[in-house]
Amino acid sequence: MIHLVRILLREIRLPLLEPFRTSTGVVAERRVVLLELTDASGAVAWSECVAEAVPSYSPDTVDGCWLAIGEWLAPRVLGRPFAGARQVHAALTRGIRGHHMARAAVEMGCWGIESVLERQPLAVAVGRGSRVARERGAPPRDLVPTGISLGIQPTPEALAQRAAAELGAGYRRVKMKIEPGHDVEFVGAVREATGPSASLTADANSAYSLHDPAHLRALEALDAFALTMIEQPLAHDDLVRHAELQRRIATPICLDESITSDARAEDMITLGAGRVINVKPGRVGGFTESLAIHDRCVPAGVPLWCGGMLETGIGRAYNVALASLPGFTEPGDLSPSARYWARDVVQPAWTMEDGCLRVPLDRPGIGVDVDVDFIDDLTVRAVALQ
Ligand code: OSB
Ligand code: MG
Repeated sequence: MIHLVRILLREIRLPLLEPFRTSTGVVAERRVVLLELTDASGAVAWSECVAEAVPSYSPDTVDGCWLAIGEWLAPRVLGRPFAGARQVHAALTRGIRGHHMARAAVEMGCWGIESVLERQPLAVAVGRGSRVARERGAPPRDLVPTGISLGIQPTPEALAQRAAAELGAGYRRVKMKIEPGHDVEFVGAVREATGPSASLTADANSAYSLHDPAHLRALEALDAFALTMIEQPLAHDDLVRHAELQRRIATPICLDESITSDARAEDMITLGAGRVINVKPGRVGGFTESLAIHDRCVPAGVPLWCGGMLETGIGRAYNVALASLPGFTEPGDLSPSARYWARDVVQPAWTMEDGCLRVPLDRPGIGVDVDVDFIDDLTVRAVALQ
């Protein structure tokens, strides 16, 4: 039974160690909304809202989520008992369109609370929520393979050098951001520097259009480099043209921005608009929806991996738990804390072991301690909802 009595909402600011450049812009500092949820039993769990400051990747934003959580979402869960975290999804969805990242922050926090109440690691609670994992008797994996997502670099040589260094450091896969003009030459240089067996992917964040012949030529030319997949080449809401593109290129298309729900995952499979899905629980509205996608894609033979939103160590704990499910077979954008921050907001910081993050299966809840004193220092605003 979950019965929330308070949600403390905060915004913190945390500078990235290096600015992250994609086809949609540059992020140098993360504004992050954090939630501290308290249950009537006294149990506490932290969760993270992954929305960014500007609506360039998703329509959700830090300020929009702040409003949505305070005005519409928190009032639906506070002071009201739920049989379990799974029941929270319906309460947050009925009569509310969009606001996936705000919903996800509240909903995932309820999974965090449930795992504390049941004295189970979050990964175990999530695994129990998956029909596929239950039927297979599959326990959570204890190590999740990690890949690095590299922002657009000034030159092909700089990118190639960086990619080779990261593979040397143990990463299981390198993803590079691309955009028209920073694509064929850049990917070619990376393949040349890293050899034929390196697992390489490219993420366009919707920068290409089939209406531009030069764009189509570039996408077709990328086939020469044997990428494991190409992520979201076309518009965020365009499954039809992704299906057309997938018929023209050999490289598997992975959808990110387009998959905002289990229904869109079903559409992708029906249309042949992609062959792989990057699941970000924030983008789809939380764990219940992520589990529905998982339980659809495993029987359909669609590989999954967990995407990232430059999370702090709190959001990473939830991503690591999700990535421990059996359908998450590809390395995720789950880098260790030191790839992003001089100091993370959790202890211990997330570290990489042999190209993997270890799933904290030895303790209940999210598996890391939240550094509340440090978070207090970083807080720029806070409000207690009750
Ligand atoms: O498209 O996957 C993306 C970060 C912010 C917004 C969109 C994306 C990303 C990443 C970051 O690629 C991956 C990470 O968190 O390491
Ligand atoms: Mg992406």
